[in-house]
Amino acid sequence: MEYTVKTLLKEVNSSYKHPGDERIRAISEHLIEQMYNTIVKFDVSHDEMWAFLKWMNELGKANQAGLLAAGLGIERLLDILADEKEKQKGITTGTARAIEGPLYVPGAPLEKKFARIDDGTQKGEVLIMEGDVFGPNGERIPHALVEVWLADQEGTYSIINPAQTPYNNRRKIEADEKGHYGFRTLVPPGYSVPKDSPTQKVLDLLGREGNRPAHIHFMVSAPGYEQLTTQINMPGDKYIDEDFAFATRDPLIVTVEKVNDPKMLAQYDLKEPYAHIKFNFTLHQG
Ligand code: MBD
Ligand code: FE
Repeated sequence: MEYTVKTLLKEVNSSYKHPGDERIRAISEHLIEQMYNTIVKFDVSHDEMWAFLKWMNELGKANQAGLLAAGLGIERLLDILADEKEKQKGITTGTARAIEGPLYVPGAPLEKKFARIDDGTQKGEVLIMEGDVFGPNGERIPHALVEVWLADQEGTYSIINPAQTPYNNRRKIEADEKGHYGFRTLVPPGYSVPKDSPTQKVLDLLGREGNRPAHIHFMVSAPGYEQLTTQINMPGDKYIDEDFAFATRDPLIVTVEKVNDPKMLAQYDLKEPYAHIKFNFTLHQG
């Protein structure tokens, strides 16, 4: 048994006819070995293997490979490793990174300085978020690009959910000459993995839940600086310490201020109190 598995592994991991890609080969060889070991260790049956393969195809058809990766902590792992590399280079300042998640799409409309980014079709608590973009030496970064994306009041994202208007709650905001950016939307709820989905199926089998606390995603960039991918978390969410994607980070839990000063309301043409978040981003040198 031991001998035949080893022989098969050797054969598979040396069945090369063309140069291929060295790194992919090395990773693939390692993965195949670990898969074989797992199958042997758990005496996996033919039926179990076919159930798994069918589920993999469902996962792909549902476009949920990225969702599963987040749920298995793989995106968080890459962030931990990136943090570690920075620490070794002596970089310990700057805004904490957080996972991109599977729901980013490129191509969001570009706006200058301040934009309303929800499409106005839903009711909810208005949120004004603003702040400044800085470099590592405290310098303001004029015209830094702040790309933002977040869920609507139902907890879904535009494009991914084609029922929403395209690019609802997705924008590139070019900061002004002082690095100031701002936007208006609605305070987002959390996110839950879709019921009856392949990802939820595996979470059920693990006895896990698929909830993310309320959050807003950002990619912040400027020439000469390293792009920052991060999120902010709304404080007090009941899932803040039970994020399905393991991505809550203390420095990214913001303070939300309730504004009901009539002068401030008038400035945004609002009649109801709104939520306000001030959050600055600090980038590393590129
Ligand atoms: C999300 O909104 C998200 O940010 C992640 C990481 C996974 C699923 C939904
Ligand atoms: Fe998200």
